[in-house]
Amino acid sequence: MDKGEVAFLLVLLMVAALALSVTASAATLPLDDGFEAVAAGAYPVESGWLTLSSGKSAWVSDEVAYSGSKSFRLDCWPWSASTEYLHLEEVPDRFSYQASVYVDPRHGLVGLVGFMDGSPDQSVMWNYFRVDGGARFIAFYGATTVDLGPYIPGTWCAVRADLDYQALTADLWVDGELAALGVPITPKEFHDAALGEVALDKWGLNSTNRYEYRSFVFSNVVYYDDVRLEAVESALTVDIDIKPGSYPNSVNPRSRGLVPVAVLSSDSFDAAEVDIETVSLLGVGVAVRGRNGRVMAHEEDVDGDGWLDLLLHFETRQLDFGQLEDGWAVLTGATYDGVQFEGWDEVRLRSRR
Ligand SMILES: [Ca+2]
Ligand SMILES: [Ca+2]
Ligand SMILES: [Ca+2]
Repeated sequence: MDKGEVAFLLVLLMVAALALSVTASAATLPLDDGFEAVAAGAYPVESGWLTLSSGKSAWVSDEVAYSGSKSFRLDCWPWSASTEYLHLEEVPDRFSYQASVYVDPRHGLVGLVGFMDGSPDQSVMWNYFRVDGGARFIAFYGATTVDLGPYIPGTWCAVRADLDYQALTADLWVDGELAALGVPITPKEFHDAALGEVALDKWGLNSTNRYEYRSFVFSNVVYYDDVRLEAVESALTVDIDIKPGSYPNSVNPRSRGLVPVAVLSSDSFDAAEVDIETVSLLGVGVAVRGRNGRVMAHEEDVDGDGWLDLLLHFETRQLDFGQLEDGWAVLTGATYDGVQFEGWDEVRLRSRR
């Protein structure tokens, strides 16, 4: 081959590599880690994982697991960090991520979970959890830092953040328990004095070495499992009226009757679009009565505003009044188009006279 042919081949290879990287980076939501489907010792490339900076190991391991039999083992040694990530084509405004983290009690130090920028020599992260097996704590770093309690190395810890990039807040969960509400976060696109324009479209896992006396001194073995990224469906709020036309909405829990509830239409919501089978009030679906199994629902303009509303009836004795929140009941459901909605109204419980 002459130089021209070599150059041509190189261009072909580059085009092929580019095509490959585009395919590999197409991570779509919802996304599960895919670790269980990967052979121990292999890299989970099929489910979209990419390496930003590489240490000794980033492979699927069957040594420990949070669920199933496999997890993702990251060890930064002998480099500064092992950073594995998923490239998100679009980060939705309401976005939830979760991961379970296990810091190896013998060789582990710190595991990080969250957003990062694209430069391999940086371990800069945003809106991320730090699971620290050395100093033994869990914390979240958003626009502020929130301490989320102790962490013991050699144990699994499940972290989850529900991010709202419009409100710029996050709700945080540790081991399935709500740990912090409305924590301020960094926007998904911003300008940084040192890094320039930053877009938080890379989400991943990091295991970072400790730098002492001009050299990296630690292996840092951290296992990750049960990684899940998804868009958060935000429920539409609609107006409802329990016992239309009456207030307070007093209900006798022992009544053999029905409680009427109106789902009110407006210029932005048509109650006729409600899929009645999806509706639930205090744990109960719409009542069905009679030999023919008539669903107790019909359209009627209950508030006289010209919009036809949906009047639903529920069996009073089936309602779980233990689900009331400070005397408020929530009615949930979905439209035929799959739009989730909820509506709230008060209930006053009345004992039998
Ligand atoms: Ca697993
Ligand atoms: Ca009422
Ligand atoms: Ca109406």
